[in-house]
Amino acid sequence: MATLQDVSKAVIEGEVERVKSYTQELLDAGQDPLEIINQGLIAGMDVVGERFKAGDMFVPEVLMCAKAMSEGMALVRPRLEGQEMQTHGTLLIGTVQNDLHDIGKNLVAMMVESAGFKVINLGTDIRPEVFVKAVQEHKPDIVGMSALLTTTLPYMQDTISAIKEAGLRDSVKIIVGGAPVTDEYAKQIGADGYAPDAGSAADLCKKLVEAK
Ligand code: B12
Repeated sequence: MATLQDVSKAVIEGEVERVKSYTQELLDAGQDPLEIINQGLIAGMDVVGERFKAGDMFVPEVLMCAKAMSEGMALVRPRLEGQEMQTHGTLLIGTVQNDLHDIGKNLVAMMVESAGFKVINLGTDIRPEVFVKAVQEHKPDIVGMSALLTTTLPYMQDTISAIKEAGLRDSVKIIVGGAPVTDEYAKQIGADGYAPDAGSAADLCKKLVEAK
């Protein structure tokens, strides 16, 4: 009989088929779906986040783990039957205007989602006014911006200004990241936080909502 630890271990190893079969076995045996999510799937991704942050795991492996976790989630979700899944909050994330890079941003989205947040992923080439509209519509706790080009970095500042002008700055925390972004740059443009990788981004989101 599979255990919750088996599910976490299979997530950490990026074993999609094993995650699916253990999850199904536990569901069939009547295990609480929320326990499978929190003590199996999310617990596994927490370890993945730590290892990625420490440089002990690399992007392709993390993507497999995230896929394994999502496939497990897909099996559990229909069994939640109105049980409210507790989320830490909502992250709205996008790559800034004129920038099409999304591998890192999607990794951040997956990691933050795995940490128990609702994530709204706007995609790439997101203009400041589109961020503003999305904040008005979704009322997120955190807005995340990604940029990979030195030429698109200034759009982070423009987006923060647009959020301020719309009177929404006090309602959200703003985090930034991407290869050319630094902690110093984040402070300079008035963001609330910066993280160098997806695992740290998940920790940062938790820290920011706890402080809210
Ligand atoms: C893949 C890639 C592409 C792909 C993008 C595909 C895709 N779907 O993303 C394609 C081929 C489309 C592309 C196009 C271009 N690219 Co390109 N690309 C890259 C490359 C090789 C890898 C980027 C990547 O995915 N890294 C892996 C991810 C996991 O890392 P990451 O993005 O840094 O994300 C991590 C952290 O930064 C952080 N993070 C990321 N976002 C966020 C957000 C938040 C909120 C937080 C907290 C953290 C966070 O967490 C992530 C996970 O750990 C880099 C070179 C490199 N080695 O970095 C060049 C690179 C970024 N590209 C570059 C350039 C110049 C271009 C082009 C202009 C090329 C051209 N002449 O056409 C175009 C621009 C297109 C556009 N308008 O955006 C340059 C940028 C130089 C600069 N300093 O401006 C680079 C550095 C290559 C180089 N050495 O010259 N590119």
